[in-house]
Amino acid sequence: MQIEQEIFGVRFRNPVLLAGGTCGFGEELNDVLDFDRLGGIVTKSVTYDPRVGNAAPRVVEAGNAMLNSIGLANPGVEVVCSDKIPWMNENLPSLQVFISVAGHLKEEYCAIVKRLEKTGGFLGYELNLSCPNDVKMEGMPFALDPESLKEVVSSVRELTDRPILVKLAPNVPDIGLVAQAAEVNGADGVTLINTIPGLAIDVHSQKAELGAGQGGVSGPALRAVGVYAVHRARQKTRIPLVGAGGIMNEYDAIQYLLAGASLVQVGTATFANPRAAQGIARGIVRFCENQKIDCISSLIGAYTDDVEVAGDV
Ligand code: RRO
Repeated sequence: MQIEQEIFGVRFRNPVLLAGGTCGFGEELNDVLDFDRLGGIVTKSVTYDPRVGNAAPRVVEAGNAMLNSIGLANPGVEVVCSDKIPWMNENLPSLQVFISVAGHLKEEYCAIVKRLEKTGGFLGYELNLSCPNDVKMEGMPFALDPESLKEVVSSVRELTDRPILVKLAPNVPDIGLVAQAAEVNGADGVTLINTIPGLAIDVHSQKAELGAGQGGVSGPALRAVGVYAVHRARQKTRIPLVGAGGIMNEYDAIQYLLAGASLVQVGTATFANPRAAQGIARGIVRFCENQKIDCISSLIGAYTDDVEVAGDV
């Protein structure tokens, strides 16, 4: 069974990556997870200056979902270049690494990418244009407005030849059009989806359960939203898609592949089981063998929307 793929000019051992913001830079998971069984990793989003993040609690359960408001806690680009990237190169040498980049302004994205270009030692970028928890962001996340997205993506495009993924938000009228805007402005791939804004209220204190108030909803409750987003983006774009949102097992991952994703990211599942991602990679192989599927590429985009719309005569 052929589970390897060549995408962005490099080999991915399998389609399973750890999602941005759920694995730091890999250090905390290295003792429990076998990184050699994954296709890649997306780091915690990196800002220009260090950020301490939002008030605790930063993560709570919310029914069939997780709600987070970490607030972009990260050590800043200098430390990422001096400590985190060298650590990943030494300890995770076989992994495809995307550095997630976030900021308040187009200029911050550019400054971070310029600094990272001087260091190198990773495959590409995931531009996080969709964080729902950035309290200092005066407007709205770039991914909610194709015009703002265009400015960031096209500016970063001029600074690097590395692959650029753009991570989108689900809470837009038509995510296909936002994905299209990413492609037209130079993205090499699109990651769908980030968390969706949510709120959990403690009925006794009548206060928000999260220290920051609202947060981002992830986990099983988000899966159908993500699978649809990939399907819709597939209709509107030709570049590789990366599916994320509520992938807890191999069947969830395969839904994303069928909808048109070439790669998938596992995030919330890692909080419940730090080895979830490697189990999902193994489960995809098992599924394909049982179904007599020789090559993963025959799954990708195999779902086609051929249902008739009720009421049309
Ligand atoms: O740090 C966060 O609170 C956070 C980020 Br950057 C993001 O992109 N998505 C999310 O749910 N939380």
